[in-house]
Amino acid sequence: AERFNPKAADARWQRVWAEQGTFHASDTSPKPKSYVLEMFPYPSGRIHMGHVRNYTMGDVLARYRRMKGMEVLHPMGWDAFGMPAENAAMEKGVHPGTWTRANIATMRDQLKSLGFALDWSRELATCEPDYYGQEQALFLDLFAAGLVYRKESAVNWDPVDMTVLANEQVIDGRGWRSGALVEKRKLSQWFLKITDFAEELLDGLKRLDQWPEKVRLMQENWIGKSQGLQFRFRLSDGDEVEVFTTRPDTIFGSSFVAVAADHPLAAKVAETNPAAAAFIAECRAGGTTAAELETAEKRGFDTGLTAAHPFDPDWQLPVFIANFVLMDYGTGGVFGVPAHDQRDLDFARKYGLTVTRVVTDGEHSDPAFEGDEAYSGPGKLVNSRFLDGMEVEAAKRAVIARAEAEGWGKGTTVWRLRDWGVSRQRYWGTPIPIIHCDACGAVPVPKDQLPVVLPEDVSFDVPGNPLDRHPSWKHVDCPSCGGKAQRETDTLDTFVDSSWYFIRFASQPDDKPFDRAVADAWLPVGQYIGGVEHAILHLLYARFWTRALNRLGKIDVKEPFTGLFTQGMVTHETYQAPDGRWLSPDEVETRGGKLVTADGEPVTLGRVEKMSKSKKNVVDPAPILDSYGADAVRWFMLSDSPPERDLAWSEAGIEGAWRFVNRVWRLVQSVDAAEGADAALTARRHKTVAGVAADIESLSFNKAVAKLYEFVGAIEKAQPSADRTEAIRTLVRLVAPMIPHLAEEAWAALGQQGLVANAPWPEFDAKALVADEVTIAVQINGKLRDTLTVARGEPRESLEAKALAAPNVVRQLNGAAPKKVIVVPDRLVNLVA
Ligand code: ANZ
Ligand code: ZN
Repeated sequence: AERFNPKAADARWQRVWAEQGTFHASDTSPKPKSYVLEMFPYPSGRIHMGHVRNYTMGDVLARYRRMKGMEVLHPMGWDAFGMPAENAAMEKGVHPGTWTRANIATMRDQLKSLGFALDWSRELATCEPDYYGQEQALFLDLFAAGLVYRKESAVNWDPVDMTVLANEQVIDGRGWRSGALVEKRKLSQWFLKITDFAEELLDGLKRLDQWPEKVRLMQENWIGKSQGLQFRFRLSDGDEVEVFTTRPDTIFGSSFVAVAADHPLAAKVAETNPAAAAFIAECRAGGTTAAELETAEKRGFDTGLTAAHPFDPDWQLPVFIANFVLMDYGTGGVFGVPAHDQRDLDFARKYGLTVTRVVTDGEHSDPAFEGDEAYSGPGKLVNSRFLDGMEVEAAKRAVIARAEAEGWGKGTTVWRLRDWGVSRQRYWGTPIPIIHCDACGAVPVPKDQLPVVLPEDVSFDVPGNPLDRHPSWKHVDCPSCGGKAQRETDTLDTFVDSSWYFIRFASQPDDKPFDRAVADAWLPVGQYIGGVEHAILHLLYARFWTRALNRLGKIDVKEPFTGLFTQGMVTHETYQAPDGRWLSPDEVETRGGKLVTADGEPVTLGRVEKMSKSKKNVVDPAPILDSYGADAVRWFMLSDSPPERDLAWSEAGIEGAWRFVNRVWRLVQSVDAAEGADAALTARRHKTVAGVAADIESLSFNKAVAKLYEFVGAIEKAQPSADRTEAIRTLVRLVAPMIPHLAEEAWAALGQQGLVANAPWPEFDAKALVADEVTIAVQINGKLRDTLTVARGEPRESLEAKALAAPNVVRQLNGAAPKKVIVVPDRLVNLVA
């Protein structure tokens, strides 16, 4: 028999698929449409194991759905703008475009060598004008619809490099290159009004029932709808301070009022109080993101002012400037209720403020509150005048009603979601199609002048945005008055590029972003697969763009992705040398059962962790593909772990996959013209067809793999028969989505017509699924000699034949024919010798 040669097979079938356009998705096909999409890659240089796993999963589903008779759209492209290309330009002096396009070429070849069933005719790269020009057109549509605006907003400013830094370039508060302390600077920047969609983005989550619960929850928290009461406190100096609370019920438990360091009241106090000014400066240096504030020690500055309780003008509360109050949430002011809010309690204990219980925990109801753990659970109100005895929810309503009736407050909704700042002071991104004119203001570039193309002749020898210092690019005439004007030099956040690429994949005309009817025919994406790191921003932005385009009447769908799957990571063991240095897997070998370096130094085995450059535990797929071929790599990616969990890469694992591929190949080679039935194998075949289909549909690839291992094992044990041949033919179709090159090779070897990629998914007999297996005894002269596992109800002749072929029987009879054979179906076969 011939050995399976993956090198030859991979190349042969990849060429055939390309030549025949096998995976070309037809817009006009009468078949039911299915859109399978994996998050498109950033062209960072080479394909890594995470890509291989992600794209293999999508590929299995795409190939399976094709075999089930669907017209499948399974495209691929490149999320090609972004910082790393500019970093490469600064470090290696190569143009970002050159670097990016070279990476794309390498990675495209690598993806092709994995044999993915992709429609390459729809490939796109976001860094090319035919893509970003259409994005500019969409931006202008949003602009015209009032969904784009400009406002002052803080950026990270590196005072040494004199440049704006992306958040990722700020490391521990310092510029990544200069090491200088980063400052906040205000710049005029462009924003998209995603907050206009907050309510519907939140509401839409309810219907995304094929999304992981945790992703929906993360989006819900990010949007952050809070309902409560907003009202003003009157201060001792005649001023007022507005606060927002989600717990108006606790108002009689308040013991202080606090404002953010950036609050106007804080600034006013600081004018005459240097200590306050110093405290504010400290707060600013300490970082102001919600996450930073959450973990920082709660600190405050007593302004000396007091605030009158809204229900009792004689009750005066101290007013603090506090580091845990955010300026850009709610009103930037709060009242503190230490007994029922942990931050407030930490603060109160530190500054010796009153802590009054106002909600009973079921055990205590006296005002004095002990301990350092705030009670935020449900219960009845206590020590709260007219609220006493009410449950929390009723008390909230009662306070809001009183505030509104008396006119000092209002029930309101506050959102955590902020408008999306899309301006980046960088070169390698989509130019924002706006022209600034002194006379006319910000003027959109007329659509017939799109695309606004990035200039190629730029330099990266000095920090800052090369578009700003380009000698000619930004100097243009105003489209409105014809006077001298300047282009916007900010480019769009790359999240904009990935917010609509799935629409462009569906429809890619030259003269507009997409053709509505065609896009609507494909969308929404039925199954989207990607990393959980995109669970919030990318998915939220894509949902927003889709809804915005829907509101503008440009597309029918409102939600871009019906099904979402977030796959686990690929991990590997980590290794360390005695001096703590991380070692890569190929620097480590096993000698005498111990891990050592090539020089014999002992190696410590560390934890199994996500493959990363810093831990050096990265395994490059390329050489592995080279030695084992695409199918073994694909098979390994699907085996072992459930797809949502991490997969530990190991040498043993890939070798196991390689052995499996060869076992299938040997079965194919073993097919002969044998006749006869094998009811048990046939029953198992039906069961496997049904089971593997169900597993692929639920993306439980590892379970499908396990069933295929069992099926192969059963075929290997079976005697030659026509049913065995049929089982092998079926096996080839069942493994075709996973190990497609071997499957094509086998399909041809079995003399089947056409490509297995185009073959229909095998049918199964539902009746066979209930006909279970039974174990029957094989006796000689009444003595148990062997057992057989057969289909329940298997006919007498077949049982007799199998009993005679059973190894122990053959040995015992030693060539003699039995005098008599007694068969009791489903029970036993007794041979009288
Ligand atoms: C009184 C109170 C009593 C509060 C209590 C909570 C518990 P969410 O649910 O996240 O919306 N808050 C309001 N504005 C704030 C700001 N700018 N910075 C920091 N904290 C702020 O949180 C709303 C609660 O967070 C509000 O309700 C307010 O404290 C605080 F037992 O008011 B609460
Ligand atoms: Zn003008």
